[in-house]
Amino acid sequence: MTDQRFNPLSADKRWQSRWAESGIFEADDQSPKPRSYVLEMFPYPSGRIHMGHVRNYTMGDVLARFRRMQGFEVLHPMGWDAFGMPAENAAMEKKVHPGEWTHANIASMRDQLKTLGFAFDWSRELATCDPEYYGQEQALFIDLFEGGLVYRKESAVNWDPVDMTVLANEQVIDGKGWRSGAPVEKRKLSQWFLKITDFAEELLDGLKDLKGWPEKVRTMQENWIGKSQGLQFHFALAEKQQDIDTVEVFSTRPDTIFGASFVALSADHPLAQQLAENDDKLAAFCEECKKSGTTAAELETMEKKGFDTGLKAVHPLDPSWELPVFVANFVLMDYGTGAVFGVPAHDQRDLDFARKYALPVTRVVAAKGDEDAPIHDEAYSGPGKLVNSRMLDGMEIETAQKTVIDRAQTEGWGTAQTTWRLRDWGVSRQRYWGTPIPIIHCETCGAVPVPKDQLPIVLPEDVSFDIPGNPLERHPTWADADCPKCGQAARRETDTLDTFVDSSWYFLRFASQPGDKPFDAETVQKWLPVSQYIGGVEHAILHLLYARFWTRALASIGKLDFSEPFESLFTQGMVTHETYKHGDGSWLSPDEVRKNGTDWEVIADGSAVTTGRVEKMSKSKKNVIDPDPIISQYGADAVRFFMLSDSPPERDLPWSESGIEGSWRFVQRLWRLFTSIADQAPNSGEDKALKRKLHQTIADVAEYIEGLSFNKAVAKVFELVNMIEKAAPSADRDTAIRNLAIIVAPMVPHIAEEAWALLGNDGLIAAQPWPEVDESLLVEDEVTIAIQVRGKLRDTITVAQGSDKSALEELALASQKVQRIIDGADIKKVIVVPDRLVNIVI
Ligand code: ANZ
Ligand code: ZN
Repeated sequence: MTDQRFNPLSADKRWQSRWAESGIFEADDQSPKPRSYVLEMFPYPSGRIHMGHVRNYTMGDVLARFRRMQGFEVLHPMGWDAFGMPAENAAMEKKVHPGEWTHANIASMRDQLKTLGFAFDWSRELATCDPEYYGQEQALFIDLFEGGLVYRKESAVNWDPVDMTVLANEQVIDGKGWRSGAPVEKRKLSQWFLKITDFAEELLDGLKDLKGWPEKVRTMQENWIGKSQGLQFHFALAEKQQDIDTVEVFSTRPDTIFGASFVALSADHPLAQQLAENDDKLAAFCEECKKSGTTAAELETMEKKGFDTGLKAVHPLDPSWELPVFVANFVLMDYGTGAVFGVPAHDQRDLDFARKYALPVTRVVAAKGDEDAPIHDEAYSGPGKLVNSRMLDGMEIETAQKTVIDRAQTEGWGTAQTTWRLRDWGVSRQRYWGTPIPIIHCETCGAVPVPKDQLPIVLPEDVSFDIPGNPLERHPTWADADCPKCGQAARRETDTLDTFVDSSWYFLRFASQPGDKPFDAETVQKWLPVSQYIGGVEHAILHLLYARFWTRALASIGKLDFSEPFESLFTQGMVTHETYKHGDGSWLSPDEVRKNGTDWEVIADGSAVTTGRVEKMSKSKKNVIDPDPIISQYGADAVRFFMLSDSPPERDLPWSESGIEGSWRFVQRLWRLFTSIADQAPNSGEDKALKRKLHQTIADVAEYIEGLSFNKAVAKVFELVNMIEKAAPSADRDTAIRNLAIIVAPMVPHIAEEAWALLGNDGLIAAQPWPEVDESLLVEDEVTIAIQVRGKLRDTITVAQGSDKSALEELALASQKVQRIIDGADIKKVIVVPDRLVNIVI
């Protein structure tokens, strides 16, 4: 007699080893089958996996297993985004080498992932902190350097005073370092840059073709790249200031030129700086400006402040019109020209500013009927025609823009200009735990790339973390090097690469990892682009834009033959949990509290607990459920099933005890079905309805998995299981159960394998083809018939298609609702239209 309970404790391990031994998930580069590359964003090896990983990798795994069953050669790899600050922080706090810490974390997280039975090709596992990986990254960096896509520039950088490193603009969030949370300062440093701006136009255009990407991610990238078309022109200063006699501005709204009421300079603008030299008040104002934030959101919300320089700018279309020149805190130096002309009626920032400094507000664009409507506290940025604008009056905005631009170009005071928000990517980091930049600085030859045969430039092991700063810079010998060109003593670069470089090409290395080069282009071409990429929406800009850029950059220097790395992208929702707070304001973890009646209390001392919002699981709020004990308690399949079942995958999934228990019970229900036929002689007899349901389920589940609508696929499985449970023994019931094992195999692979073996099959269920659908069974052969009494709809009945007239008449008359209406009256006539309606005339 077969076990009445499915025991994941023994089954999970057993099947995981069988999969590993069989090598079934190792992708074959030579396979003649069609290919599918399923990739989830690789994790940072923080030490333990969290529920977000479990959800992310479960989704990818279901798709990967499903596509294999559909006949694809599937590449589904896993690796580690292993460089970065936390390892150095650990080194400082725990006195352990970053490498040791990282590798220990990788080992335990790999074990954890293995307990979930993911169908990864572990033979391709990589860690970005391994010299085999970062050495090839150094080679690619040199390729890009030689291709003219890398340059060095002294620039004002975002400096994180806590992590003591430079941050990319993308890593500054609300003026603070993305990791340390410390207010970011501006510093001048010589940095390596990648020319992502060379690709601005194609990165933008390429978005249009990414049909498999969420609209919101494409929009975020579009905004980040930020293409603006407009007019760059200058105002003459009424009085020349030393050698400066004009102020150059950039505007996307040259049509509003007659609504100008002031000119504003950034605090970093050369003219502002020059004036500040002789004006202490202005100098103090400029200092203050530099401290405030620079993000778009901050510029919107912060108080607009200005300093009237006393200078006057002459309007280019009217020499008698002079505008005051301010220095203003909302004008950025690194956008456009670092100066603007303000049009308060049509730009909110300008309006706030104008109100504060009592500057004129003149409407120059109006919707029909609004020509004389005054502007109050809201600037008008909508459509309309030009007013109060002399020769532009009556024109549409677009025509007016063209007119002003043409005139500026003819008269020589301005040119049409495209401005981008995107900046080149500063990749130098003053950190140890990253890819050493393979450059040697020579007094004579300048920056010289390390010859490729000397790669990898391996990080030194003997480093100390007892004081902040870059351990490579203070290492006694690391920087010593001979110039590869002239041989004289030179200095090795001590900066390492931004870790976002590491994740900008790992998907290529997964596809092909030769020892002597970064990848084999032909093999990469076979696998790429990634068919389905799955990860968090927090990477919508940074990682995804950089990866797109690297792919295009490598293509531009002939290393690759395609330009977009990810054909489809899916951004999954987060796993959330209620939060708990103690009276003293400290957060409590779910296992420190319990419900007592309707209130919550601390288990240890019974003191009161307030419950807070359901939020993304995070260490800081302690609302974290560790997957490990859950997996050991319920088994991998129940955990996987819960991750798929409760919420649409793009939405948040609130973790719940009852949810995981429900999944556990469902796994056991499956097991009862499998065992119900395992010990019996095959049944005979038909069950047409169940047969039809099976084939509908095969078709629906396939469609839903392919569309990543896992919760819908699960719902279909539920329906089938319910129907099988109610069905009487029959050959069709046996068949349904056998097929059920295959249908659920991508979701709950361990119990599926166990069932497959139990039902007397050889081989692995993971290697089975997805069941064929009998299309003829999908045809709906039931119809809904309207039942009318004297032409009025009173009821409907569902019957087999083609039911005969007398059967329909009988069913119609038996309807309770109809009986109530007839109420004993004489029936004069019954009109039956087969498959349509029955009308009873009384
Ligand atoms: C006049 C004007 C009138 C503007 C109007 C807007 C509305 P986007 O679309 O983001 O490119 N601007 C230009 N350079 C700036 C800088 N360095 N710092 C802050 N603001 C700057 O924005 C372009 C508009 O932002 C430009 O068009 C300019 O204001 C402002 F009804 O010029 B506009
Ligand atoms: Zn030299």
